[in-house]
Amino acid sequence: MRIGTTLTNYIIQNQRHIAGATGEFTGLLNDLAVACKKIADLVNKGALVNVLGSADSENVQGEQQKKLDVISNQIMIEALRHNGHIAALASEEMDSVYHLPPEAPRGKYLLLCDPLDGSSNIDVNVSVGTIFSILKAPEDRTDPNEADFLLPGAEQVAAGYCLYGPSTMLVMTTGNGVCMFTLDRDFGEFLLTRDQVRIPAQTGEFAINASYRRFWEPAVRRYIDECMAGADGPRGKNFNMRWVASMVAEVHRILTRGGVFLYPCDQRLAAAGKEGKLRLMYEANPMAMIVEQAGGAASNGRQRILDIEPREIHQRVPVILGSSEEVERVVAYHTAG
Ligand code: P6P
Repeated sequence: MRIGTTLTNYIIQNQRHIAGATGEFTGLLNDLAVACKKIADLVNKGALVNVLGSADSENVQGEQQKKLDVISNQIMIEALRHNGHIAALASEEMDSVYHLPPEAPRGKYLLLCDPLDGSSNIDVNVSVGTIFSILKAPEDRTDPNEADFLLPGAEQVAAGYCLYGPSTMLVMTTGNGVCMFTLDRDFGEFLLTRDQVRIPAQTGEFAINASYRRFWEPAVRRYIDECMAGADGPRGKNFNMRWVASMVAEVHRILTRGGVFLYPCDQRLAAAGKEGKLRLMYEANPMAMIVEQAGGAASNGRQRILDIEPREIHQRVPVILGSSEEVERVVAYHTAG
């Protein structure tokens, strides 16, 4: 009777590819898998366990928090703080770095997360997800501070997400390709269902919130207008459009069949003093690592996402990611001015 490859088995088998990995890394991935299974359970039950609707609070971004945003954040903390695999935690839902209780053992990793991305979809039963990024903690500090987290995305040890959709899927990379695991609810294990995922270099599908067209920079307007012009336009082919308003779902679709995702900066965001909508440290960086590891590309329009030197933990960036030839075209339009 074949069981399949569990997430834990996969990590142990591939540990040699993970720089400086010991059992601690396997333990951290296991903690994350436990947190994601718990979040998946609550997302799946929804109204039955009274977790829908707003939490009547705002996050550091000044955005309305959903009950499940707050609960998912608490689950991440609970799953990680006692096991000695991390030294500190940063989350979209917390203003500052979460320091472990004094008695908790310290691990050698820093964890950053968006505990429930796309949560505006939760009340309308559309897919949402958890995004995580793993960095090495500084050797000499018991309680890392915000500055210790401010490493470029290229220094991530691992990155991943859990998509709460028709299937619950955990997708991750440790720098040696991208693998996908599907949750078997019958015995509570994530089982390997795809390995060495590759994104096609070309695509006929773009994802953008087209309602903001009037605010876009000329480069983005040119790119999207050419896609919309279809076979009679300069691209000489027809395009399809998708917008789920859940980055995890968009990235998963792109990993599965190609595509390009754009959340550019625009006049609306610039007027509010924001460089973009999406956050660099726990949305753009982990997704950029995953996309690049699958042969795609990820840029802010002018610079590789993974090369951006962070200034602060909740920093925002424009994001263009997916099929490499399309990302390269959008970047070329930005640099052409
Ligand atoms: P809009 C979800 O809030 C999110 O951060 C991403 O997951 C998603 O791609 C984007 O914002 C949706 O933004 O402006 O279309 O609601």
